Amino acid sequence: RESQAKKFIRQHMDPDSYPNIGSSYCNQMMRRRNMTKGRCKPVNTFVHEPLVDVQAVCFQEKVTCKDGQSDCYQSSSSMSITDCRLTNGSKYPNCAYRTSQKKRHIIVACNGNPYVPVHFDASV
Ligand code: PAX
Repeated sequence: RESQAKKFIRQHMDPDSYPNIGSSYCNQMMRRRNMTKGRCKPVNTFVHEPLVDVQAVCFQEKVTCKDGQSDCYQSSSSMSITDCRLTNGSKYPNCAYRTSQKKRHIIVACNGNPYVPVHFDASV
C-alpha cells in the first residue's frame, strides 16, 4: 500500500512545472495524480518548491493543526503554490477545477521516521 509520505508527494508536490501554469493546470493535474477516481477531491494544493524545502518545514515553526492535533508546522518562507478548487457546477466523473496560483506560507502535518509531511493543513 502507498505510504503516507508517498501519498503526500503524489497529491501535493509539483516542483517542476512552475511558472508555466495555465488555467487547465488543475483539471489535468487532479486527474493525472489520481484525485478524481471514485469522487472529485474538493480542494487540493500543489507546492512548486524543491522537495527538500517542503520536507524541511517539519523542522520549522510548530503550530496547532485545524483539527487540534499538535503535529503541524508552518513554513518560514512563503512558497509558490497552486490551489485547485472544484467548481460549483462540477459533477463526478467530470471533475472541473478552478486554478489559483499564490505565494503563501504552507502548514503541513508531519509523521514517521524519517519525519516528513503527510497532510496539507492550510496556507496562510
Ligand atoms: P489527508 O487525508 O487529510 O491526510 P490531504 O492532506 O492530501 O490528505 P491516512 O493514513 O492517509 O489516512 N495526518 C493528519 N491529517 C490531518 N491532520 C493532522 N494533523 C494529521 N496528522 C497526520 C493524509 C494523512 O495524514 C494524516 C491523516 O490521518 C492521513 O493519513 O483537508 C482535506 C484535504 O484537502 C487538502 C488537505 C486534505 O488532503 P481538511 O480541509 O479536511 O483539512 N487541502 C485542504 C489542501 O490540499 N489544500 C488546502 O488549502 C486545504 C484547506
